[in-house]
Amino acid sequence: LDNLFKKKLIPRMTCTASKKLLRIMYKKKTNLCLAADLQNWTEVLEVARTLGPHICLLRTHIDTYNLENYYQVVEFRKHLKDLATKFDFMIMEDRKFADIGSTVQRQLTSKPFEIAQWADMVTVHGLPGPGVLQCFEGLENIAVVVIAEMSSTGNLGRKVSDYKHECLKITDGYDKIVAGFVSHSKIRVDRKDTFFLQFTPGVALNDYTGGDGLGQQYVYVDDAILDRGADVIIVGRGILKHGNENWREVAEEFQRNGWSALVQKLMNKF
Ligand code: UP6
Repeated sequence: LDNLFKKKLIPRMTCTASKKLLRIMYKKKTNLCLAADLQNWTEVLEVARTLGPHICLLRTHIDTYNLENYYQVVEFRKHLKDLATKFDFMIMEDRKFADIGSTVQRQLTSKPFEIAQWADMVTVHGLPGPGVLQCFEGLENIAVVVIAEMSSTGNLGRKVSDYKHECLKITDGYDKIVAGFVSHSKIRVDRKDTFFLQFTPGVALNDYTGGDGLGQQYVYVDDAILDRGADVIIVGRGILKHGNENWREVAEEFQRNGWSALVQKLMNKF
């Protein structure tokens, strides 16, 4: 395993953020990304503190945390960064940018959120084309994850033939900026030797049945990794629907299942 990570995978990553993420995953033996979808920013800090040791990545939706003013935003992001350093996880803001490059550039840097100042990665839709990637070129320390295929039922990307493939294609020339893709099924990038990470949301434990009534579709951890190609599983309600006294126990189960499936997948593949 040491050989696989250190000699085969990590050196093949062109993007600094994905290299760092893979190192963290290997060191902490986790491919769990927490979707920290809680109502208040203080709860988000609480879950980060509780689950920090078990996750490689924490995914934020900063515009949903009832932050009341710029000073709270600054305070929140400072605490979150401190926790990320303490527990060694990265932060992905799931902003799903989907506009022309010049607007995205302003959305990344404007107050109150100033996303480019604290997020290690952000998500973008491929829909606008390469401009949505180009606008990251001047920015340092922030990588992009392109949403190639959503998990929600009836999403239009799945209806347009080749949408997913086209999302992979627009990243050509942006290997340093692109850490990987959000996808609910396997991605194959036919390009050089670069290894991109696949992030898969809509993941649940085996006790789960049914969606969320608003279009979300879930698959089990093994399916997500072994059949659908996930490297990193993104889990929100699978953990957070439980009371905070149970967060850790459930997260540990996702961590154990996720890591053993990932090791199995990578060993077969490389
Ligand atoms: N997400 C999806 N599907 C996508 C892209 N992103 O569910 O195709 C995000 C959601 C949520 C998280 O915005 O934050 O992943 C999934 O949360 P859940 O585990 O609670 O369903």
